[in-house]
This record gives sequence, C-alpha cells and structure tokens, in this order.
Amino acid sequence: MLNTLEELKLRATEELEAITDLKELEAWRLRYLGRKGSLTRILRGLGLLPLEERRVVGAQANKIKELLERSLVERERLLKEAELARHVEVAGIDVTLPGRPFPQGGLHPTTQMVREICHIFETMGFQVVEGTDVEWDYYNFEALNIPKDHPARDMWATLWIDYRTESGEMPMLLRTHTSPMQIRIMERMRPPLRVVVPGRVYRYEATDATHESIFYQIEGLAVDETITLADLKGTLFEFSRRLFGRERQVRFRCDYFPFVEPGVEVAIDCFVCGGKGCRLCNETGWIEIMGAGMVHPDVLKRVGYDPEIYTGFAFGLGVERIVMLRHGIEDIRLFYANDLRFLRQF
Ligand code: YSA
Repeated sequence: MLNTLEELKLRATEELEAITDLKELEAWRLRYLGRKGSLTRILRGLGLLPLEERRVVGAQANKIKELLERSLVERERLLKEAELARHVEVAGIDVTLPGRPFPQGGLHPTTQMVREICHIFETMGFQVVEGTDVEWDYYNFEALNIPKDHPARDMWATLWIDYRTESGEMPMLLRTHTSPMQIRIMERMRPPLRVVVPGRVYRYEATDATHESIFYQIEGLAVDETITLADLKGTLFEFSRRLFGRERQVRFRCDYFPFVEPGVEVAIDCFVCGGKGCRLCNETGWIEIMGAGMVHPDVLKRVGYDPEIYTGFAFGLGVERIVMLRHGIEDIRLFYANDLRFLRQF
C-alpha cells in the first residue's frame, strides 16, 4: 500500500507540473482530491486494513494529501498570474497607470453663502423658514403697505402670472423679495419670534454687473414686546462682523421702505479701498448690503398683533452681492453662466 501511495504522489506531482490552465487544474483536483479521487478512496479504505498497517499507511496518506493540497494552491496562484500577464499583453492594458478620478461636484457659492449666513443667525437664536416662489399680490405688496397705486411698486419690477378665478381677479406673481414671508410667518405664529428666510426672488429688470433678474435674498424678522432700533443695530453689527471680520466698519443710514418705520440701509466699508473710494464702491467708500427697519405698526395690525404691545425689526439682504464682496467678484452674471472654470474656484 505504501508503494501505491508513493506512485500516486509521483504521478500527481508530475501531472500537476504539466498543467497550463485552470480548467485542467480543476480536473486534476477532482482526479486525486475530489470525493471520488484516488487519494480520497485510499483514505476511505483505511478501515479495512489491519490496525498496525492502518496507522502507518494512514499517516503517509495524510502527509501526501497535505502536500498535494499545498501544491494545488501554489499552482493555482502561478496560473492566475500567468493568465493576467497574458491578458495585459493581448489587451494592451498598462496596469501601472493611475486610475481615472471621478469628478466631484461642490456646492454653488450662493448655496454656501446662504448656509453660512443662516448658520450665523441660528447661533443668535433665529429659526430658518422657507416660503414659495409664487406669491399673491396681497403678500408681496398689499400687506406690506404697498397698495395698487403706490409709487413704491416701481422699486420692484414685477413678473406677473396670469391667473383668474371664478370669483374674480386674484393677482399672482413671482415674488420680487422675501418680505412677503414676514406676513405669512406673523399670520401663523405668535410673538416672540425670530426667523430668517432664505429664498430666490425674481425681477423684471435688465441685468448688469450688480443686477440679476433672478437672485437670492435672506429675510430676517424679530418680533417681541421690547424690541427697539438698538436691537436691530446690535444684531446686524454682530452679523456683519462675524461674516466680514471684526475690522470691518458698519454704517446705518436712513432709507425708505413702506413696510418699516424708520427704515435703514446697512453698508460696510469697502474691502478693496478700505473706505477711500474706488470703482467697486462707486467712489463712496461704502458698499450697501441690505435694507432694514422697524416693522411698521400698520403691518403688525394687519396680522393681528397689537403695536402698543409688540414691536419688531426686519431686514433683507442680497446673497450674491455678499459673495461678490467676500471673493472680490466684479460681475454678478458669472454666478449663473454655468462656467465650470468660475464655479470650480469655490
Ligand atoms: C427692507 C426692509 C425690511 O424691513 C426688510 C427687507 C427689506 C429689503 C426689501 N425687501 C428689498 O427687497 N430691498 S431691495 O430691493 O433693496 O433689495 C435688498 C437687497 O437685495 C439689496 O440690498 C441688494 O443687496 C439685493 N439686490 C437688489 N436688487 C438686486 C439685488 N441683488 C442682485 N440683483 C438685483 N437685481
């Protein structure tokens, strides 16, 4: 029996060395090590041998089994390597070339700025709320003290939507600013409230380096029992410094918006000329970043708030203008021209 085993070992090893592909290798495995393979059969028949012979033959058969299994694994590795090398040669693939990177997208600079600004206000206790782009005339104008014949309507060149109901005309439009959300929020919530509303706004106007017809605004509104102009100034000072840096100067000047009294314009000193005057700031040394003011008592009354008890401040800023200031971008039209050379910079 020991001789038979030795012959089997020699034959199997010889055959294995002559094998050149994986299919033949599998056939070899089945021939010797498979369930019906010759070595398996010998191992199974050990029980029929006398005890002493069984011990000797069994030990030798297991040794050969281990040897053949090791040789099988090694042969398989060599064959796979050879196959890959052949494939590379035939297909002409250079496996040492670096892989192709997947192009990675990024957030649009306006989106990044919307998030950054909202985050600053969130840390000051404001809540972020969003509204719809299509709006009723009532919320965009009427409820903000801008009736049909009011000359202030000219400040917001409007894109109207043709919409008629059976009960008559209900003028609809693409919101020209985020201020209508002031009314919607006050109708739904009771003071104290502090909210910021980011969103897209639409104006029927010619575009130039600082004007787009579709752009982003962020509205802010705070209403409570003891809010004063000092709260408005303090909040916007802190916001401007956090966004633009502690060294920036902030200027408040009177301005007019029908839905606030008093109304203010907020500007920061020009980051290019440091306030001396240059092309970017129109030689004024200041760059306007938002309109703001104390919510008009008539606006409060319209939503059912008693102006003898409640006061509030509101503001509305242009997001693209702020990105322009932050990065020294001189033309707002670059934001939506979809030029990847521009967008990849952010
Ligand atoms: C005022 C008082 C409040 O209590 C609340 C909000 C406001 C702002 C008001 N709703 C408004 O829309 N004023 S605004 O017409 O002067 O626009 C506000 C900001 O939007 C501007 O300061 C400017 O930064 C930006 N903006 C205006 N027109 C733009 C524009 N950005 C890009 N393209 C345009 N065409």
